[in-house]
Formats: sequence, structure tokens, C-alpha cells
Amino acid sequence: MRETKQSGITIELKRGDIANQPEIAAVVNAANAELRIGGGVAGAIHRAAGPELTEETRSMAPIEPGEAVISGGHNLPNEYIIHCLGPVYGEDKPEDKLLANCYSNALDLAEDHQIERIAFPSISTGAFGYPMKDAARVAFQTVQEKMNGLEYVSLIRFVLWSEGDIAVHEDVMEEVFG
Ligand code: AR6
Repeated sequence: MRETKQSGITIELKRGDIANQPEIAAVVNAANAELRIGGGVAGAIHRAAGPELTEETRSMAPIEPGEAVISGGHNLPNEYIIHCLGPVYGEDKPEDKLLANCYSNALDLAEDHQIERIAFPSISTGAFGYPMKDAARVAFQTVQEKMNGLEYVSLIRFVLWSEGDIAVHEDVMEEVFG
């Protein structure tokens, strides 16, 4: 499945670029601790948002693995950017707990800001080396655990880079929500 509705919340998978999600209020950045431009998602988001983003986030850095902070969207089509530092696989432990904290803290920030539509990339699965299937399981299980407590969030989109990444997430979505 590519979409499921659970307790009134739509969870969907979409192939694309996290920096090009115009109909979403908050996009999540797979950030670095310094909240600066980087490769992958952090590169795409900072390039599209512009240098004012780095200026805003400078005073919030550094952040710890599992932590999330929120900024404005600047030149992105989104009102907010939620920056999460995922664990480096094999280094920051326990990695599943730290990755779950990213999703949980991001959803808490979304609720605090009354955000209805949020989009996540697959945090930690690029430069940080987290196996995608395991990461998807952590992401969906965390969403499932928090679902009943969400008052404002009604759409959670997972923006994935390739068809293969979508296929992995479809399997895990079926396993967790099916
Ligand atoms: N939109 C959606 N997904 C993307 C995009 C994009 N534009 N670009 C890459 N992905 P990564 P991490 C996928 O490396 O593992 C950075 O350099 C990618 O295929 O962005 O948390 C930061 O500065 C992968 O599946 O994040 C940090 O130092 C996933 O997004 C570090 O890398 C995450 O890949 C963070 O590493």
C-alpha cells in the first residue's frame, strides 16, 4: 500500500524531492548537528530555502542525535522546516531509539505549531548509513504509537528518493498498518 488512513490520519508515500512539497506546512530536514547546508536532504533544503535559513538556525545549533528544532521555511514553499539529527548507524546508540526520537520530537513540534500537513524524508538512511527497511519500521511504528495523541496533524507524507525506496516502505507499511 502507498497510503493508509489510521485514526483519521492519512499516511502516504510519495516519490520526489523533499524541497519541492508545496502543499505541505512543514517539511523535515535530515540535518547535521550544526544545522548547516550539507549533502542529500540538508543540501536540497538549504539550497532551496536560501542563506537566511542558515542564519536563523545558527543560534539553535548544535543539536544532539534524536533532537528536533523548528525554523521558518524562508524561500521554500513551506511555512516551517523541522530539523532532525538522525543517528549515525553503528555509532550513535541505541540507534532505533534515537531515530524514533527524531520522528516523535518532530511530530510534537508540529502539534505545538498546529501543523496539519508534515512531510518526512527517510532520516539517517543516506550519509548516516541506517538500513532503509529498519529505518522505515522505526518511522512507522513511532507514527503508530503517537497517532492517537495527534490533534492537529492529519497528513504525514514520506517523501522518498527512488522507486526502490518506495517499494521498501510499501512492504513495511503493510507490515505495520496492514
Ligand atoms: N528529497 C528526498 N529524499 C532525499 C533527497 C531529497 N532531495 N536527497 C536525498 N534523499 P541524507 P542522513 C534521501 O544523506 O542519512 C547530510 O550531508 C536519501 O536517498 O540526506 O540523515 C547532512 O549534512 C536517503 O534515503 O540524510 C548530514 O551530515 C535519505 O534521503 C547527513 O547527510 C537521507 O539521506 C545526514 O544523513
